Amino acid sequence: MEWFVEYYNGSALMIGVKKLIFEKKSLQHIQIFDTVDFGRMLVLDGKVQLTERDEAFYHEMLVHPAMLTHDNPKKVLVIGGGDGGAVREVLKHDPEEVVMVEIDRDVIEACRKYLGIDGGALRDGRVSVVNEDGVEFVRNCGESFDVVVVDGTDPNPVSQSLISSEFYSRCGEISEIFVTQSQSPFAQREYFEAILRNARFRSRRVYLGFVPTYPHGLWSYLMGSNRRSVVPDYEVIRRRFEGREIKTIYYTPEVHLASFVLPKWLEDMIERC
Ligand code: AG3
Repeated sequence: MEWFVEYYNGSALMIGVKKLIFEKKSLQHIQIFDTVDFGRMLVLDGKVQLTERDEAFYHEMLVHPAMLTHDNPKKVLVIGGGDGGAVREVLKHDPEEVVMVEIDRDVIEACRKYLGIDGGALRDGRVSVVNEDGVEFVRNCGESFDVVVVDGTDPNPVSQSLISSEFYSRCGEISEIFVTQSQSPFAQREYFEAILRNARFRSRRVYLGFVPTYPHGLWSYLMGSNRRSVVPDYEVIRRRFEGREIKTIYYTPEVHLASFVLPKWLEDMIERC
C-alpha cells in the first residue's frame, strides 16, 4: 500500500492512499487523494485538512455550538473553509446571509471539482464567496455579524495573522458570537497557547472534539463573545436545536455540554495562559 504521512513533532499519522487525484502548487500546495479507508482527503502544505469520513465531526463541532448559542443567527461570516463544509453546517440554521472569505481561490475550485462536501452550499443564493485575506476583510468591514466562524489552517505564513490579537479583537467588535478552531492542545501546544493568549473576549470557553485524522485526534475550539455568555445552557441549546430541526451525525446538545468539560491538564494549561 502507498502511504500518505503527515509528520508531527516526533510522531506521525499514516493514511493508506489509492491515488493522488489532484495537485497544484500555488498559494498553498494543494493535494486531493483517494484513500483506502477515509474516502477523499484534502491536504494543504502536507497537512490533512479533511477526509470525507470524518469531516462532519469537525465541521459540526465548529459550527453548531456557536450557532446555537445565538437565539436567531441571521447573518454569518465564515473565514477560511474553502471546502464549504462549515458553510454547509451554517445553512442548517436557515440564516438570511452567509459571507465566506477564503484567501485561496484554488482551494475552492479544487474542492468543488473533486470533493463536493459542501453539498451545493457554496452555490446557495444566500451565500456569497469573497476571495480575500480574512484579516483584511474584518479590518475593513463596516458591518457586523451574528456569528463569525474561523475555519483556518495551522498557523503558517499564509494564515499566521488569523491568530493575531488584532484579528481577534476586530472579530470581537463585529460579532455577537465568535468561534475558531484552536488546534490540538495536546499535539500542538504552542499554537493552542498562542491562540489562547491572543483571543481575549469578555466571555470565552474552550471545548473539545474528536477528529481522527487531525494531530492525535484531540481537537479544540474556542468560542468567545463580548456581549453574551458563551457558557452553554442545556435546555436553551436543546430547544433551539430541536426547533431548528438540525440533522447531524456527531453533534447533539448532550455532546455540546460534554465537550465543554475539560480534563484537568487542559484546565491547568488554560489557567496559565
Ligand atoms: N481546518 C483545520 C485543519 C487543521 C489540521 N491540522 C493538521 N492536520 N496538522 C480544516 C479545514 C477544513 N474545513
